[in-house]
Amino acid sequence: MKILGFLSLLSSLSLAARVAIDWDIGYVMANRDGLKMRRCIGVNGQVPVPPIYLTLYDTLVLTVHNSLDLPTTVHTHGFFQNGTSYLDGTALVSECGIPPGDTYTYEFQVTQAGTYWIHGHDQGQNADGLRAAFIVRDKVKPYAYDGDYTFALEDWYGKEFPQKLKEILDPANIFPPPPSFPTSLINGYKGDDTGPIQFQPGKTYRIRVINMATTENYQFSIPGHTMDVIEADGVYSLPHPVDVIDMGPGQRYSVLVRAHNTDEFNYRYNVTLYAAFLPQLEDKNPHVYTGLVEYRKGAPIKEVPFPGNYRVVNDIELVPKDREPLLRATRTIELNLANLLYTNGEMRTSINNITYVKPRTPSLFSMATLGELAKDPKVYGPQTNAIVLRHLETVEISIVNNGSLFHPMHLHGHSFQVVEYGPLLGLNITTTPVFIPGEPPRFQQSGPFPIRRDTVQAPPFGYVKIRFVADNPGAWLIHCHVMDHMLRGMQATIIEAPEVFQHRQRIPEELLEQCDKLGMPRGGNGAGNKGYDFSGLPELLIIATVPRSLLPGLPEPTNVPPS
Ligand SMILES: *[C@@H]1O[C@H](CO)[C@@H](O)[C@H](O)[C@H]1NC(C)=O
Ligand SMILES: *[C@@H]1O[C@H](CO)[C@@H](O)[C@H](O)[C@H]1NC(C)=O
Ligand SMILES: *[C@@H]1O[C@H](CO)[C@@H](O)[C@H](O)[C@H]1NC(C)=O
Ligand SMILES: *[C@@H]1O[C@H](CO)[C@@H](O)[C@H](O)[C@H]1NC(C)=O
Ligand SMILES: *[C@@H]1O[C@H](CO)[C@@H](O)[C@H](O)[C@H]1NC(C)=O
Ligand SMILES: [Cu+2]
Repeated sequence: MKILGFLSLLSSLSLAARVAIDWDIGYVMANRDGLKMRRCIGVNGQVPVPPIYLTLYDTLVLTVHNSLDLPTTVHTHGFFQNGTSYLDGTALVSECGIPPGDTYTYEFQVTQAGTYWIHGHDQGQNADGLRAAFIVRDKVKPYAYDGDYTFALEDWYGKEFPQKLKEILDPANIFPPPPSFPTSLINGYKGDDTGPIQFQPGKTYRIRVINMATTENYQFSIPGHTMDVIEADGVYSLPHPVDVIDMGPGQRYSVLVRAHNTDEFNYRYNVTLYAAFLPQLEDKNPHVYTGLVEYRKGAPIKEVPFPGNYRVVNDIELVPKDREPLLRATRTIELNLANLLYTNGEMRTSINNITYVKPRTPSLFSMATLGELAKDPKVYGPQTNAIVLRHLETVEISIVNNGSLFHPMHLHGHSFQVVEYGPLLGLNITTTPVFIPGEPPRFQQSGPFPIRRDTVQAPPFGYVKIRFVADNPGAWLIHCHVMDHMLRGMQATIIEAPEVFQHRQRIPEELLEQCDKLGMPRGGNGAGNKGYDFSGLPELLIIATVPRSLLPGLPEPTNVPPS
């Protein structure tokens, strides 16, 4: 086994390619949903951003030029950046950001095969179009298949994201804001315009589905066909039959689908865009987009009624192909997700009663420059929500969600085992969201071989427990992937093994220069100062202890989940 692995690594290294890609990130005017011409963010003057296809062990040389009027970064979602944590592309965590007019080259070898995506990780720029599929093909396929299709799914709104966020935060507006129903883009184009996929009788297809949405969930199905899940977020699973894939923002799956043995009929695939927290409304929520599964041009379409008791993927039932056993945790950490009202009338989000606000120094740069002090979570700043992990400890994070919304929580730098879901004790769920697959959260534990993934849905009025080994020194965000939840503060920073990081990794000078150009500190504590002097950081927000209606001039919020 060992020798085989070694040999194949050698041979693949010799075949590995250097793949150079140039991205000039800039504003583009486009009508993407057929409803409205608006400003988007694209690359090389185009939307959609073209997907990236690599083969395992290739080296990506991604040169990014920033033609926006704001800093930008790109994050390769799901890649561990093991040993290169400064290439994670997360603004004010792993870099200051590429200044307007500047260029930076992200260069690294891809050592993980599977289905990923790449997106802007500063100021919600992904929501305005800076997002694309990122597929890494295997050297040797884990399962046999004859063809490979990708569905990269995006929700699209008429308004630019910064404007939307401003309106949500504006205390003069009611909270939550009135529902806005997006349209769906499929592989970058209007969902209704989606073309057919071709099936040949008797063949097997791998279909990759990526939820790149800012807010909404997606389901995917091919009525009349069974799908076997073989991948969750870059981790191969044993084949697991389902009828419907269901994904929160940030999540991915691959399924194998066996074509029928004749080309007598064509079928349809079914992409369903929905939000559990919005009212159900004909053609808006859920909104079903269909396209053709074409066995033969012109063959009649077989409309297969959807089975009443269809099986929706449930990640805790999946078993990883490598059968990595359930980890034993040596430390447990609770992350409590909630809304918080501030005395300035802003309705923010929080983890453990802290609303994340970006520090002035990227947390990784604090980690690199503070020596022994880097082990103290306080130095990263009062609203960075830092949690320091010791090298190689096995942590269990219990993500507690005492609200009515799903929160798809993404951890950078790792995949983690999904070990338990459950309802919050003492809560009788009466506010069941209107349209969710399966049941309200119930107690479920993984088997002895839990699936690993990098984005997990914390269920409403419930919790999810995840486990991983702290074997990747760096500074990694854990955050909700619903863009407005994230940017209103549902983020925390995992500071992993600072002393090991300090010994093994050196931040490239070019990244430090980004900070100089932006007038930001290249080191020191979260404010760029020594010790515990945080002068220069934005003023702390003060948590309001009275209802919003009692704050001067503010309307009563409606339907706010308990915090
Ligand atoms: C599409 O799939 C959804 C589940 O995701 C199901 O409710 C709906 O009936 C399906 N529609 C069609 C036309 O098959
Ligand atoms: C949250 O923090 C505020 C101070 O900012 C404190 O007054 C309050 O008790 C805290 N709440 C919880 C649940 O810890
Ligand atoms: C939960 O609440 C519902 C509605 O108020 C009630 O019918 C039900 O009996 C309660 N269940 C439990 C276990 O308390
Ligand atoms: C990072 O690399 C080290 C050393 O090769 C390895 O032991 C560890 O498991 C890796 N961690 C991740 C998350 O890739
Ligand atoms: C959830 O919120 C409710 C209502 O505010 C509170 O009574 C309950 O203790 C909370 N549960 C947990 C586990 O935080
Ligand atoms: Cu969320």
